[in-house]
Amino acid sequence: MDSILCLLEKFALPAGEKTAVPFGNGHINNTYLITIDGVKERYILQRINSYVFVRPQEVMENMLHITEYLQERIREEGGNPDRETIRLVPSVTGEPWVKDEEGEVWRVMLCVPDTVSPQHPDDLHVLEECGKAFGCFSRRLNHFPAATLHETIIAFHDTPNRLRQLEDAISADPCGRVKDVAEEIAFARAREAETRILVEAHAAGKLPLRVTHNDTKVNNVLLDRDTGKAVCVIDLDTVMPGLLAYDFGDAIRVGACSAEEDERDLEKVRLELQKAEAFARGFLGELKGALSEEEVLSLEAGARLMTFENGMRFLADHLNGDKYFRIHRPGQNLDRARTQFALLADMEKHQEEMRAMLTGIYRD
Ligand code: GN1
Ligand code: MG
Repeated sequence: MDSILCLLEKFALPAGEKTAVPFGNGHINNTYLITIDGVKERYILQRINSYVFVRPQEVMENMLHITEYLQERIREEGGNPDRETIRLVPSVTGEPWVKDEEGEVWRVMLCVPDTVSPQHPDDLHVLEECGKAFGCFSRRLNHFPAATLHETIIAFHDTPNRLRQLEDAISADPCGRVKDVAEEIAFARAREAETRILVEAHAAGKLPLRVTHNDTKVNNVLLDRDTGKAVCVIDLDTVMPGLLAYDFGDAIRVGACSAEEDERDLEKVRLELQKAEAFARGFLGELKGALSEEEVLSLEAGARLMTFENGMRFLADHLNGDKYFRIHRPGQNLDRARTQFALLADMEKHQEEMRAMLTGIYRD
């Protein structure tokens, strides 16, 4: 802990005794909540995972760019720019990050006061607010100069590429685990054609490239503690040009699933259409008039593909020896993969209902 306290001295934080405690449940970065004696504000300290983000400084440049742009938009809309987007605390030398002795990049952000992040919400109002938060994020970034953003993880939501990476892990089989996952491998291979739906629709000019968040778990939304209203979207590490279906889809994968991401009892894993509908109402409400019918319908494919993609990524990481996603028990990445595949199988049964629901809401 000492070294963390030394590190904090390098940020332009108020004076006072500081306390750092591990915080949140992300799978990638290391996160701490920082409190300072006699100071009302609380802070988040994060080490960017350099195995996942090979050029962490590019992550930070994107983040600066996006948050500054969002602050302008929020001001124009009469909102509160200190509350509706993340704010970075610079280093004492004015940099947006600090490097430790090992060259790892750390950053500090202000906590947005009086907010909560929903973990696994059952309340449909909460899901609708999460939908609003991500829809609003997308709307505000509609005219952002996308070409100025770094691609922080190359081919992040390129689903065919995710299948290739799974095939690479199967061929290498460094931990000898392939023999135990024949069923899961067959499940993924049977859906090879599906992996191409969105990339091909985009290549054919049917789906526009937008600036997307790309990691839209509902716990990446902050809601006002008192009113329950959406306040802001966090975790901007993967904001890059992408398809709207990625953002809608990943949120449905988490927010409209009846079970946790690593649930072992697959009987419990279902798509909850009512939750998907609540999220969609919030999301599409922010994007009225901005989408073609094709793009609205692509959101359904997005839910399936993001679920499929995460399943393949968890399975590949299980085969590779759990190098990418942090695990808290042996086999957790395999459990996560199985949950994703079970959810995908259920989503496949509800495709028509989802599509009808989406077009209905958009037309309303
Ligand atoms: C990772 O660490 P976290 O929870 O923000 C991952 C996402 C996955 C998610 C699965 C940069 O996000 O892509 O969907 O785990 N982030 C990265 O829960 O790979
Ligand atoms: Mg994330």
